[in-house]
Amino acid sequence: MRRFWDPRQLDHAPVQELHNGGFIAYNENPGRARTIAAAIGATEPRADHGEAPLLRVHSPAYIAFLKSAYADWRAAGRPGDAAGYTWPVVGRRPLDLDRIDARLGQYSYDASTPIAEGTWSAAYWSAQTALSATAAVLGEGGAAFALCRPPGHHCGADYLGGYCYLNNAAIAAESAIAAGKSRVAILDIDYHHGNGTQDILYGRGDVLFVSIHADPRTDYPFYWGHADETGEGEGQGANLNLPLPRGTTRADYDGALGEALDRIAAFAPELLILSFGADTFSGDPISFFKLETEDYAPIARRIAGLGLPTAILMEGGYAVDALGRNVAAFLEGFSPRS
Ligand code: SP5
Ligand code: ZN
Repeated sequence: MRRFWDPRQLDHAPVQELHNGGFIAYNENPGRARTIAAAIGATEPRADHGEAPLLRVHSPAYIAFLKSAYADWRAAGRPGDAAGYTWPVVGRRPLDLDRIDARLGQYSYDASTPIAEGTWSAAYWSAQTALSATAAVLGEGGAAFALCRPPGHHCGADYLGGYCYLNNAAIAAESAIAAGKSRVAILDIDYHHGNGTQDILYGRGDVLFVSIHADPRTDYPFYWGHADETGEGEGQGANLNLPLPRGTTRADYDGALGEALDRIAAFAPELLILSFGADTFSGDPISFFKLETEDYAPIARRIAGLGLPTAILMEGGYAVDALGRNVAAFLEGFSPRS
């Protein structure tokens, strides 16, 4: 399996995040990518597909905000990383305010996703990594892995959140549609619901979104991910949420996975994009499923059994000591090296 990665993704290093009312060390740290790269062996550099694929998903105003936010923050005389503290709750009035605090609120939905000096560059190369893996499987079939960092599935067309700035899965899906594919499926198996991906594609019938995640009645991102969210307009029926309770083990997970795979097979996509988070692991510090390292290979084998060209994009996973092993086990299960 080809494995794509760009070291500029390490340049994104926020210091802290707001968590349970206090500040803790940032969970989505560069060490995550280092440990994965070390565990999976050689990786190849991504190609630069430019900004056009990003702009198929994100608004120009949001992209401009992401590029300038850190400089604007510094220009306002602030130390540390840029983070919002006030939000226009309902309707998100389309004001084009100059004040950096107002812009941070307008273009985000949580307070645990700061913008640091290297954030734009890292997010840009994370998206390029996803695009490279997608181009590889569109050209050659089989599976490819994109070691994306920062992750992508929580951010929307014009908002960041959940450690995410550019929605790599949606960008990959739109690039495949632009390349002439008529049906793409996204399977999201991160512990958290992929609210940004769902939101971006909610009205689309040509991109199926299926997600297995912690029940949003108990877990972040709370306001999305419920089972009754099934899509709208042409996208009605092209969104499937399979929420599971805290404490879910492999035995419980398997039923939901079967339902997800049946729906994807019935849709008959030409490409599968897999948003893979390893925060379903029992040892994850912010998550509450009970999957073990030895569960990842059999889960991967079942997904590989769909027989689809598959771009595997890295999302979450915060038990850094075990993260490399868990990702390596998943990739080996998906596509064994002879
Ligand atoms: C990509 C990804 O996995 N993003 C996750 C973002 C989660 N951010 C907020 C998590 C809040 C967790 N609260 C846990 C309480 C533990 N006592
Ligand atoms: Zn997650």
